[in-house]
Amino acid sequence: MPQNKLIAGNWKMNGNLAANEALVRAVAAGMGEARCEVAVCVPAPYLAQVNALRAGTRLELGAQDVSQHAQGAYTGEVCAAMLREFGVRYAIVGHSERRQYHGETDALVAEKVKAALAGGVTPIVCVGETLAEREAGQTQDVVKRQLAAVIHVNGHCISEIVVAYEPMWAIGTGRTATPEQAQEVHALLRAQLKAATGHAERVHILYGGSMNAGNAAQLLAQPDIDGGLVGGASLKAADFLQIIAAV
Ligand code: G2H
Repeated sequence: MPQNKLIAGNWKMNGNLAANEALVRAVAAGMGEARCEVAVCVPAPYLAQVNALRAGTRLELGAQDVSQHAQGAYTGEVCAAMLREFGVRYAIVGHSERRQYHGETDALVAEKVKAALAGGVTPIVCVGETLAEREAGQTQDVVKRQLAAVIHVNGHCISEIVVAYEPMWAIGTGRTATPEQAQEVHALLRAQLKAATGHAERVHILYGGSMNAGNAAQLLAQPDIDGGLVGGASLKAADFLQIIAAV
């Protein structure tokens, strides 16, 4: 497992200038001597604002998506080089909401991972099964397929990516995977990374899906859970800080 855990907030499509400022100031002030790395992945229009607000703090900045293209006539897209200009270190790629609502496929996710790495942005690659897939006993096959698609990205060492296991049935539902359920999948992903690359111990494997102040400590105590990708609970400074303190 990596030396430090990573707690990344995923604001999704939430926020406004005033609320962002209050939230970032409170998180930056409250994280103090956090024992982990902390990042917030914010909507694209607010990257510049949050980048300025985090100046002089240990808070890292992330985006919620990145284009598979490097530049050019792709209306509405944002490329990795643009993200870098605003201090972005991470980009979430292949979140289930993008797979579900925007038709993102394993192949497109792999292209985005490649473009992010080429542009100096670390992709946080999301994998996870639906409830129907879990109930049909297909969890392992689904996450292995999703991870396999991004493992062999030409020319880059896979240890440069972050993986997030987000069971879709736990996202925003208040229904969290048990620590044992999550650990089982994380161990599987670690083994797959190790078999394919030999670098598995350096890769952060985050858990995401209704992580909150009440369940974070138990999840983060699992040997293969290297941090969290936190949605709803990252929008309230007190909750997010409690998760950071649970590391
Ligand atoms: C899963 C997670 C953050 P939430 O999507 O990526 O959101 O914590 O609200 O379930």
